[in-house]
Amino acid sequence: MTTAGENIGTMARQRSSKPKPATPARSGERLARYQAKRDFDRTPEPAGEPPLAGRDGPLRFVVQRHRARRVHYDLRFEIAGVLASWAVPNGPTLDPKVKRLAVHVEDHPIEYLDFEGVIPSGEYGGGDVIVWDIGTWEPHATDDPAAAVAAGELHADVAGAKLAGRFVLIRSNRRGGAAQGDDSQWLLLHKDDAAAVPGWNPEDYPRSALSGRTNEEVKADPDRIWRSELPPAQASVSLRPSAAGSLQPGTGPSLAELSALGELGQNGTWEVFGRRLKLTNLDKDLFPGRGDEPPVTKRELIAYAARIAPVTLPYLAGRPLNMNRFPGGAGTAGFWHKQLPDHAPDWVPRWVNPAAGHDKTTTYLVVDEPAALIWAANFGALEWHAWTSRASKPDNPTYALIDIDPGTATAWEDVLVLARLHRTALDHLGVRGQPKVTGRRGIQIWIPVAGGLSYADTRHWVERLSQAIGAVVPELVSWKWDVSERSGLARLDYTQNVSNKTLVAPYSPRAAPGAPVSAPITWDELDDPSLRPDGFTIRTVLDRVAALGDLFAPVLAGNQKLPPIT
Ligand SMILES: [Mn+2]
Repeated sequence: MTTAGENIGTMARQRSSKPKPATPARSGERLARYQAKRDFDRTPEPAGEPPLAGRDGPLRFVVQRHRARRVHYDLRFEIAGVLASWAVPNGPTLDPKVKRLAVHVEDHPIEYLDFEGVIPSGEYGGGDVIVWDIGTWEPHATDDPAAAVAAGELHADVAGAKLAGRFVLIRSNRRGGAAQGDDSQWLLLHKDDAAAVPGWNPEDYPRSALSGRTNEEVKADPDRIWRSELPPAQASVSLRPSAAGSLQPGTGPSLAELSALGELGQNGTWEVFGRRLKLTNLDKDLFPGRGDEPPVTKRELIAYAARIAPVTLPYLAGRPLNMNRFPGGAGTAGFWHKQLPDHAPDWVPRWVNPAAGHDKTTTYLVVDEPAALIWAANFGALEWHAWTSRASKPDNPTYALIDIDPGTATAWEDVLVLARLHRTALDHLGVRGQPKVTGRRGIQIWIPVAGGLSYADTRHWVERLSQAIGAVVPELVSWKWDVSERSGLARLDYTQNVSNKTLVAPYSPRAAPGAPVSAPITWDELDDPSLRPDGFTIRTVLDRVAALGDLFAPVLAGNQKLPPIT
């Protein structure tokens, strides 16, 4: 039910031994265990928003029905700016004769209060969540509910859509601060008051108080996913492309910050996203212009990295990043740079690969915060290639990747034919995937997969799919891997589904004139005669994202099993 169980006893003891007044200022401290899952110390901006500190109005509560390893109900009360939380395996009941086990779990950020959607498999709490009940509450017999929790007994008068009346939470083992043992075990009961209903069973009311949907319906078509590795203010990611879905005000650099970047000289220090970044050679031309357009300077690349970072962070966070560096600009030969250099500032997030052999890359950049992407751009990384797996599970890809790699004799129209065949095949299989243009000449399709698959699993699945499609248009596809033997034909490159092989990340620039971008597209755009594989650039794609939202977001919802291909 919770992976935090091992820490619960410690935290509760600390609370009971040192009760403090409930002040919103402590909210950051109280979230420590939740945040420890992604090390927020290195991410300044979420702490910058003390959640609803000093907020007026009644306190809120929520009960989320959460299907993770096991179904349970998460009962959460807003206390001192965070959500004090208990997992109730059998759910709350209005029946005053029933006592329910409630496991005290870590505080959750206030932003989680109305979250309904999917937590990707393989992440903490992976599964689906509905807002089963939501409303307001008042502590009874105390004006310091945090102290009441610390002391092991909380009386709460709730007013929700389903729940009402007085609930009592009481710690089973109230031996106090010095006691040993598991004090995460609490009991939940309802007073025999006017709201009490004998025989009341929460499972008789399975629909969301917000959307009217069941867990199963939300899982089948989620609106949002929760990315616990992102700052709380960004963690609830919409899967519905919309103008309001991305580039939300407040998540990117401010106009003042962008104009400060514009006013720096050739070298300077830029303060953005809570970091001080030393930037160099800002007026250097990094990409030749296209046609009549002026070249793209490093300053322009840095500004793009800052503005796109909140959009692309969900695809980079938690993953080692292989940098394709072109310090001399896109017109020069680039090279792969994987090892995070010693001169990288201490705050730059990183991952030490425990499986690295000697002479191999040991320490990788992990773009867990927007400033890290700016650091990489300043380091000359024109192309961003995040791993298909997360650093936490490097052998388990989260996507199956289809790479339609055109040969020298492959026309763009042929690439489109192959992409449309994949669209048909995936539709037939009932598999979700999202296409994007590469920013060069090709198209890729990314398919989110459930946790636990190996690279061999995804590689074999994509190989079968590719061979079935290649058999339809044998005149377009070569199965020779050596470019010289391909007669200029396209390749359906399933071999990219291997550890430490990467495809370019969504929204990454490409080292080519005009700074084209690997831009997500809709499936319908495959039929748009104006679509070009390198048609979107760092000068145009931000307007597209502002208008259409992040079209790639559906790949962020995992939980997808790959059906057998026969
Ligand atoms: Mn839960």
